[in-house]
Amino acid sequence: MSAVLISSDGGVLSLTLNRPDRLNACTPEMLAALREALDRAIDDGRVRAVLLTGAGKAFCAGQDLSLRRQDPGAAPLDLSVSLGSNYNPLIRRMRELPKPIVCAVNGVAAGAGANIALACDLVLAARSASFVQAFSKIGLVPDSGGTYFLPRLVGMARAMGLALLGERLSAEDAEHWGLIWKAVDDDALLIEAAELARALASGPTRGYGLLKKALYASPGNLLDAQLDLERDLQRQAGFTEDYREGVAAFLEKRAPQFKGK
Ligand code: T3D
Repeated sequence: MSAVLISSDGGVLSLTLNRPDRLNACTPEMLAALREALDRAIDDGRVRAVLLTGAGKAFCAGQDLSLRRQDPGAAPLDLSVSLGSNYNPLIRRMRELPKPIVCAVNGVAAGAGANIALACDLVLAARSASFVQAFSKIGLVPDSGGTYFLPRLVGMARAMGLALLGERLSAEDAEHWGLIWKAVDDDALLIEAAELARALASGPTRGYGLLKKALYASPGNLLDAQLDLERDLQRQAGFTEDYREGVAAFLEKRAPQFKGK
């Protein structure tokens, strides 16, 4: 069985974490499959949005800890190798993908699983789902971008509470705290997430890619630099066929037919 199920329909690339008997805990194979699918999506004009979810009752329990058992007396593990070659490249690819990624968090998202969800552009979660920064419970530091995303999304006080205590945060609190876009009823999750992904897949793909760039650069920029960046990105957006079509459709009072070009 493949650790990630991959399918494509209507411009949406669907990626489903597929180790349901292990709460979709991450293995190097799973992380590589995600990275490779995203790599292929960059230049594939048929893919205009990505939908990420998990099979079974969990979204993802983070690193598969059964691969981290250490015999007494054995040399300690160097986790920088795993982060450097497996997790960090995945998070970078997700943030740099010039197409929107929708995440449907179908159940618990823990450890790196929580932060992989937060690296997506629009996060929907089932009301029964939860987010757990489980790292401190096993003596680790939040990774996969957790220490970057959390303070930016919910502020330092809440980020610190989540990281230190490692408690479950419900999907509804995650929405109220601004950690995610929306909590939805369990049976509506996949329907709403797929509708959202399909709508994005028929949008101005290049404009979306540029706006991702602008927003994700923002926390590291002063206003001056951000204004310059907006100017440069708007230049590129203004050259797209979709911009031409968007303005024409507006003036002709009709729905735009974006081609992602
Ligand atoms: O190592 C590196 O490369 C560095 C990078 C690290 C990144 C990380 O993600 S570190 C953090 C790793 N993840 C965790 O610490 C989470 C561990 N799991 C939990 O805290 C809980 O299981 C959950 C909060 C996710 C869910 O709780 P609950 O009560 O719904 O389920 P459960 O009963 O705890 O788990 C169900 C089964 O899944 C259970 O197995 P069993 O008893 O039925 O055979 C449990 O052991 C297994 N499981 C859950 N999480 C993992 C796991 N097995 C392996 N790895 C897991 N991460």
